[in-house]
Amino acid sequence: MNSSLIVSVADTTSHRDRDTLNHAVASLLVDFLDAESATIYRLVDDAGVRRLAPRVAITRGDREPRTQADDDPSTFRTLTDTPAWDQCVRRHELTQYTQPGGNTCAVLPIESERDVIGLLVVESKSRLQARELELVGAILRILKNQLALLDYGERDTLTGMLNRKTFEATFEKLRQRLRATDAELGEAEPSWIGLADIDKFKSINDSHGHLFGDEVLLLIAQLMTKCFRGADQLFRFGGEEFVIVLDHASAAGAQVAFDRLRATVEAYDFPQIGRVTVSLGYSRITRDDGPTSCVERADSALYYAKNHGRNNVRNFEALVAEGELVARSEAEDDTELF
Ligand code: GH3
Ligand code: MG
Ligand code: MG
Repeated sequence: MNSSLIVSVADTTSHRDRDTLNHAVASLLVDFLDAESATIYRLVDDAGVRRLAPRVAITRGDREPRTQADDDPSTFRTLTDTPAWDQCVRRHELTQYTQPGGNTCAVLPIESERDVIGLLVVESKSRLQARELELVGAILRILKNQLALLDYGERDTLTGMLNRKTFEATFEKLRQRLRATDAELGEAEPSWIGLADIDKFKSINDSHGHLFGDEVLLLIAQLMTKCFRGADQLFRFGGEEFVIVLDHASAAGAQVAFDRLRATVEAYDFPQIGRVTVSLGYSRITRDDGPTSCVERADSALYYAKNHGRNNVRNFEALVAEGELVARSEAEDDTELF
């Protein structure tokens, strides 16, 4: 048994962050398979199209890890561009093929408890043999278990969406990015926070029971994933409330995106229940925002939407401009919510 391999494997389990975990796994594979490169992709659902977001690429001899930024997902290759990769995801199994240059490409699914969430692509001079494949399989199982542990703390168990606790950390990253980005671009394509709440959800529970209520929550979570782009972040905030963080959207674009969710839910035929609607309030995220103050602005727009017919999308800043709501002063803001 190769003891340095055991040491490297043990090291991968010390990471509490997806990027460093992915680095450790990709580097280990390049070393022990003597591969040309190892790349890890994350599968993202970009408004119904499955795309591959490159997370980490390690090339032999190049020890400098490269983590990819969360760029615009519409620029990522789609899964169906490469039929062998698509097959790997659909069948949850390894595919190996020879590339035009003569190198072999081994493509393996990275799985979560629920689904294939990414791909590992190993390029090497020759086909991986049974023993090597066994090693890669075992390392991917370790990766899967480590990712499940990270998920356990970050995700909601019913819907698989990010949870409220994760929102705060995510928000801090977003704020740093907003501060770092070019001021003009920020003006043209700001970020937005939306708060969606199911209308009259209590009556769904009361008339059909909690199990049906939970099914509605699950279906709405799935509709949300289809409605938004891969770079947008979706959280379940508790009960029947969801938070959406939209990245780089114009004011008109944000209204279209949020209203698309409203219309999609309205049009969906929920089994046994029929029609369900949501109301949504949203607000622009500013550079100096705190997580509490922007959620509160979205919440007052949501409250307004609830009081004006439900099945309704309202923007906080527009309501302030119309004199319907009053903006709070900065001094009142940001007593921490968590
Ligand atoms: P509104 O249109 O004003 O939002 O009305 P509503 O009935 O949706 O609002 P309210 O806040 O009065 O009720 C929310 C209900 O959501 C209360 C509770 O029964 C239900 N609920 C909260 N969490 C869960 C959950 O995890 N599963 C189920 N099935 N129901 C939940
Ligand atoms: Mg509610
Ligand atoms: Mg509600």
